[in-house]
Amino acid sequence: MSAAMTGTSVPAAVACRVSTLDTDDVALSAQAAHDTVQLARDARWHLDATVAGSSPRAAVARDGGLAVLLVGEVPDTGGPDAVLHLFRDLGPCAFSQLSGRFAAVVVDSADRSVTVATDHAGTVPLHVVHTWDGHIAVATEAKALVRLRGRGRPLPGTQEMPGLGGVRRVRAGTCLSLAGPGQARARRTWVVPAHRELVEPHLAAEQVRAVVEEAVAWQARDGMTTVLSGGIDSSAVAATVRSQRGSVSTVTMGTDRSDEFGPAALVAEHLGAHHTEVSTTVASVLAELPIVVALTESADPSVNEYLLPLARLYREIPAGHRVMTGYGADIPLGGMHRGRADLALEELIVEDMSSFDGLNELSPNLGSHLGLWTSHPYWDRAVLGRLVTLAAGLKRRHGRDKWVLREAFRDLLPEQTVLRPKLGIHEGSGTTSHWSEVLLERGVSPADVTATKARISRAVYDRVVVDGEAPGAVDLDDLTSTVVAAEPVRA
Ligand code: IOT
Ligand code: MG
Repeated sequence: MSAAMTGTSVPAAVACRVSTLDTDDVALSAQAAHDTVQLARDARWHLDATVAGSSPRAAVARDGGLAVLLVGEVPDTGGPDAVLHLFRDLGPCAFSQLSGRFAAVVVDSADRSVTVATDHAGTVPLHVVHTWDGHIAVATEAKALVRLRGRGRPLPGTQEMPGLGGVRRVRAGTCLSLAGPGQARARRTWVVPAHRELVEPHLAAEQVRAVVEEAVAWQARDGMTTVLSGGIDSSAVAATVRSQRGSVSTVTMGTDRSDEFGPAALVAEHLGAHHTEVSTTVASVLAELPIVVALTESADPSVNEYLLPLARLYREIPAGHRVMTGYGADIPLGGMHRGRADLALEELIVEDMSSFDGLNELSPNLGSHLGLWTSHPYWDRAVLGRLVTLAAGLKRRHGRDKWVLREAFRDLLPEQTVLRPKLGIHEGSGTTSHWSEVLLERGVSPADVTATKARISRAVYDRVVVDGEAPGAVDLDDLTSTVVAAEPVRA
């Protein structure tokens, strides 16, 4: 039976730590046993990789002195061999040609160089420490490098992790080559396009449909679940899966405070989906905060509100499954900016596209600690490129947001779904309002709620990432009390 048929088709490596140093504090959040794989070794030099994932096989390819460790997947082969072949031909420039959802480490024993690379959007976060004496350590999770804090030198193409001096996150769309002490060269492999094209509207919709279909086709497998809100983004994904594979499994989550069961059921019925509704309490959604911050290693309070319900929902999906989301469509299409019709949509999109890097909202860690592999077709390289470069007039059109996407999928969905106004997951699950209420009940003034959420997120980050504390050890009530008590008193 093939892996796909058993449903266990998640990529072999879903987290890694690679090091020339002998340390045993691996601390990767991904589920299952850690495997140690030798990437290179001689009398003076070694690179061992510790790989975690739901498959015991690490995704490593070798050829002569070249070794590639791939965390994630690339289209067609899905494996590291394609990366190795391309790297052998093109060197680090290979990464400009590769699309996919991955972080990669390439070791060349011949010249003792290490090349690390992120995908176009950095959807699999990657961190590096290059010590002053020439040691190299790389990890998908910054917390696995905490012991090296203070020992890393500045590196091009990277950004220092807050609170973790010397531990540097590789930027999105970047390939960084490290050799001996002092030798580091960064190359950009993807940049956010700045130009816009005014395509004839129906042709634009056709093009959007075609790129989304292609992305779903390479990412979809049997044993896959689409997380469905009944909004246009996830409904278009579910409809594409259904039309390509003949069936689709969908799941929708609601809380005691709010749900989108009706709109999701409408789509599920239309598509003949195997549909599940998950009901939970909004308190259990907020309780995910320590684990969400530990997994994304980002303290952005808005992104936390989007990811809390997803993290809670992922707990209900069987390990080994792939999860496909509609996450991210709002960023290149400006879908989050409903109430800001006075501002130029184009400006808002430029702002969002210049600030996603490091938010880690697409990180696979959110699912991989449960043995899941997540994919987000709207942030596939070709889809993102097409969506970003369409003129804003194709995005907000005839008084409708995300017009071009709605138009692209209107024949596959109920009219009500095509016309449904945007409702964010943080709103549809009641997460934002519940968290706000918790703070208001503790005496936080309405004007301070957003800033207090930011301080709480940062305090959680300091404990579970910087101090390496287990997320389960964080008592969110206590932490909230401490943060609220420390707030400046207002007249
Ligand atoms: P939203 O677009 O509502 O949700 C993201 C995805 O989560 C959906 O496409 C769907 O796959 C899943 N989902 C949402 N609600 C449910 C539900 N009730 N049950 C099951 N699955 C659900 C925030 C947002 O509005 O989420 N994300 C935005 C923008 C992020 C902003 N980031 C940034 N500027 N860098 C987005 O583009 O998705
Ligand atoms: Mg959406």
